[in-house]
Amino acid sequence: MRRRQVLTLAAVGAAVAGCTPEPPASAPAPGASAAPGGPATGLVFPPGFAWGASTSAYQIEGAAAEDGRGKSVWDTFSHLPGRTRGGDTGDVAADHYHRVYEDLDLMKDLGLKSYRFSISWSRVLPAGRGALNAKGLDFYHRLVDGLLQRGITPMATLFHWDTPQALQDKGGWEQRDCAHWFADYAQQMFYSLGDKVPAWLTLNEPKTVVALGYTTGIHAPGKKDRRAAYVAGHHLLLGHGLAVKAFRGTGRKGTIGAALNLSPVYPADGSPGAAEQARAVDLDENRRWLDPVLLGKYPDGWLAGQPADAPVHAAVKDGDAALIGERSDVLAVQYYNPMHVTAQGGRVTKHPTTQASWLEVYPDGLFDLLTRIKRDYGDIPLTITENGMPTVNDVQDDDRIAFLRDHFAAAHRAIAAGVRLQGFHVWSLLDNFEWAEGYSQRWGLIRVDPATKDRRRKASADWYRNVIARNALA
Ligand code: GCO
Repeated sequence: MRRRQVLTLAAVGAAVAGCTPEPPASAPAPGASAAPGGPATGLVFPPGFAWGASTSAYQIEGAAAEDGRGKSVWDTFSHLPGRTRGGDTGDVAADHYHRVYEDLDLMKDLGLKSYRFSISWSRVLPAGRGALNAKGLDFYHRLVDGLLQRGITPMATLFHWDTPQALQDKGGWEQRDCAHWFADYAQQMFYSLGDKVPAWLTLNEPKTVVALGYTTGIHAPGKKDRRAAYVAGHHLLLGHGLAVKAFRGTGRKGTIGAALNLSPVYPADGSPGAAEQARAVDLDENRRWLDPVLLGKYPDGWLAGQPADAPVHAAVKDGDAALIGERSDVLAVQYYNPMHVTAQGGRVTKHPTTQASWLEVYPDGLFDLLTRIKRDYGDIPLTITENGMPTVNDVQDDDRIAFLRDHFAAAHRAIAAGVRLQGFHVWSLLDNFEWAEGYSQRWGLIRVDPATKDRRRKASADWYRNVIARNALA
């Protein structure tokens, strides 16, 4: 099943029962635990492994109209009737803007080594470009300083889907200019925060923006136009390349790369037809993003495979591919689900799913994905910037613990197989605004009370703290 393809169809509170897959042979028995700081036995990770957690600005910050923040496409979209479950919006979200110090202390208590957050473009540049909003920027200074004081490495994403509405009004990512507006904003952030943020990510999941923001329209900006979607996709990639180039231009130290959601694609059966369809789906799901970013070219046949009159042909100018392929330091991998493709090009689900019905639980898929990237794209350092699951269980989220354990074990096997995996960021630190699903899906290690916004550590947070302290799975 394609990621979030069925978002709007998924039943609220769908059963999670049976979502725990068979643990791989090397995984520990359920319930195994160890005292923090005890000797590292079991699956030991490399020294300095960056255990982390991820969030994004619109999903947690709230304070949507405070301190001069401008609107983003998600403010507009979530306020349109019927676009999010229950009419939920990110107006308050997890109220992180006001509770930043409490959240920093929770991160410290978890023992996080790395925290991946995103900068709200319209908080720092209310009109998307022009003068910086000092109060908005101050928030990120407070956050980054607080992380550094607690020994946590900040990893900042520049674009997690919240295009400033003022730029959307000028055509947004369908305009080539948007790639340049993005790079200008990125450059301002490198100059403003780059002396203390060592790890930068350009785009989060451009594939999802194309698929859900521009093709099915179930995410902001709510377009249903595949032709426009592919143009926007190209401009997003161009924005990535221009931002990487701008980063080099500032002379800042540190690393930069894109965060791509990737899915290993398998034939659903042994037929030649299924194998052929799986290759086609892999081209669209994975290679269409990996090749430009890491090899500086669209995959052979991908552009040619678009209809002759598709506007993406005109959007791709000479020299763009090389710009997009501007050398990245790292690839940030987001893994949730595999895909199984039939000879007819359909999808079948072969493993248990979660409350998010698109999230088919298959930890071995992470191993296959990581080793495939190394095999096909070389030895670029990798970090996992998203993996996790929603559950209807409240603080006793044993299903999440089993899920994370199995995925950590798969990551460990990939490292043992020679993959340069440097970190693993769990999605998510906090329960938050899950886009079109509103607050109906709870992905956090930390519970956020829907009414009071009070925080409470879930069982998974306590379990994760042990893993981090031991740098090992028991
Ligand atoms: C994404 C985003 C996150 C989601 C998470 C769970 O990948 O969609 O980066 O914002 O909330 O993936 O769906």
